[in-house]
Amino acid sequence: MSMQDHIIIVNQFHPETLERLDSTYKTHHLWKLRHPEQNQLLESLEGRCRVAASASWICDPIIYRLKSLELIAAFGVGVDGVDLETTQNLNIRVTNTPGVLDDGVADLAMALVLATMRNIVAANKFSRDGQWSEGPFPFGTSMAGKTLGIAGLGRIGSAIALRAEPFKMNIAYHNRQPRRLPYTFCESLEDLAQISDILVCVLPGGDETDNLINASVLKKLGPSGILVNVGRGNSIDDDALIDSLRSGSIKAAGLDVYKNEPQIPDAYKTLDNVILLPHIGSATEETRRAMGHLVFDNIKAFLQSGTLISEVK
Ligand code: NAP
Ligand code: 8YV
Repeated sequence: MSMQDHIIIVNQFHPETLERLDSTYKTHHLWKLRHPEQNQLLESLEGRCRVAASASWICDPIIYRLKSLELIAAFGVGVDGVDLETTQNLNIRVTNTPGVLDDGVADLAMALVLATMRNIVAANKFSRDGQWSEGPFPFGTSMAGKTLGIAGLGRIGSAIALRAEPFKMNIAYHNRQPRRLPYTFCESLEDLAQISDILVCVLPGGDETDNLINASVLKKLGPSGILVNVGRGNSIDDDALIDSLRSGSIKAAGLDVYKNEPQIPDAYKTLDNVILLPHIGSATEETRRAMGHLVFDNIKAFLQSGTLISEVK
């Protein structure tokens, strides 16, 4: 590593990490430039810059023009923003930040499970609006004995399951492959929805998961069913979910992620039985700092010895 190592910062992600990169390397902030200047910068760095750092959920494809690029260090675990086919063809290695955000995202998933089952957001409004003096707040649903279905039981899904166990919930899941875990495996999302009281979706983004949570899955979840999504917005068929929430064919939903963030379909905002969060699963000081450390450490290891700590394979 030398002070002369050049790093391209593709976009804005975590200010503290960007400051650390700025003070350690010769950084070039691509996102601050207009298109013609971006091309000029990339041309000027050709042969001199091997590393780019980017948010994982979005990455400007202009970066692939830099022929000397060898590493994209992504901030985030879901690398749906990086074109992995292109990086593979161009021999660009990619790292992400797995593991360090599992607890933070799992905490938020449980917050959405609790908030939807006990109707916490409406109860808060009910108290503030003085409605209590007119009668009691409607009953919620107990966690104990209910089945929590997890669509995408990987690192984050496992952390959610561990949290659901002490709530005395039964745990079921659907992945493409079953895992050696003491939870009920379902061959399909329909089967999982059928046996779930609450379906928590932690699926990654990408074409393979597009609209997997569709009308047929929601119908199986049924009128007392609850859907929580902390994975990626593309996995939900929004029209089907809005219809199901509006008609009462499912009870409620809690969403942290959406197809075209930061846009949220207006129809959701007209419904009282959906909680809408602004993609805050990993948004704690501690988690974001740990993600930033992993980005930094991957870059450092690569520049010092050509090794990587968390390469996307
Ligand atoms: P992971 O360990 O790779 O887990 C993903 C799981 O999904 C795996 O168990 C995988 O099992 C399953 N899966 C993948 N494709 C599937 C498909 N087509 N059908 C059914 N199951 C499928 O990933 P993770 O670290 O838990 O992260 C999961 C996702 O959470 C990320 O990709 C990201 O999009 C999202 N995320 C959101 C936030 C937030 O702030 N809300 C924060 C971090 C991450 P199989 O391979 O056996 O199918
Ligand atoms: C984002 C995420 O990085 O890791 C992921 O895949 O979705 C999040 O942790 C975070 O939301 C930054 O905006």
